[in-house]
Amino acid sequence: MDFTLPELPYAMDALEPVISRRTLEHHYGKHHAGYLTKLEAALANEDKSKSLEEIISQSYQQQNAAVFNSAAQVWNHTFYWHSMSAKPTEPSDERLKSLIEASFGSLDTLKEKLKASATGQFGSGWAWLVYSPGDKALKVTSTSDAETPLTSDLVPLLTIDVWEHAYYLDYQQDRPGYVDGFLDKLINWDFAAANLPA
Ligand code: MN3
Repeated sequence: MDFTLPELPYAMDALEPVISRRTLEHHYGKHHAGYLTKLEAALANEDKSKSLEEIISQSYQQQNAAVFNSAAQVWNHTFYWHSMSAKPTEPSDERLKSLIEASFGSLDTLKEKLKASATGQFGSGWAWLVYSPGDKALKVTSTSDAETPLTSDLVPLLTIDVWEHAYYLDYQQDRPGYVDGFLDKLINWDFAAANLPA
């Protein structure tokens, strides 16, 4: 894999006022970059030609927490940056729209479930909108710490980082305030639609 920090898909101040430049500079420049540095160190003596997804799945199976935590956090963060857009969209993809309708009844109900999942996740973690191939439906789920739906059969469509470092500088303990801003002003539905499996 390439150990270069993937570029952000927007400028550092593009998500203001929901997420400040200060938060983004810290979150991307320190936290995301830090996981990448740790991963490279943890893989010092291993084959570095594997993809990030292969590293995640292998370290998960081998219960190698040092590698898994860093690798999954690198992947989760890149996925999170793309889950947001400086120019927020509405769901326009017909398949995504009908899946939302069939799975939740409405977009508002989906957002309520995402909010409940994001605010209900105890401690650090992630809230996810996923596609479940088994029942061909969308689901909302959360994971703890570095855990990621990539280790299951669920297909991630978008994610909300609910580690305190994602919102503490802007919202302090008000995680629901951060989640409301994310849900109302930042979601990149085009990205979610593009992640739907064929
Ligand atoms: Mn984070």
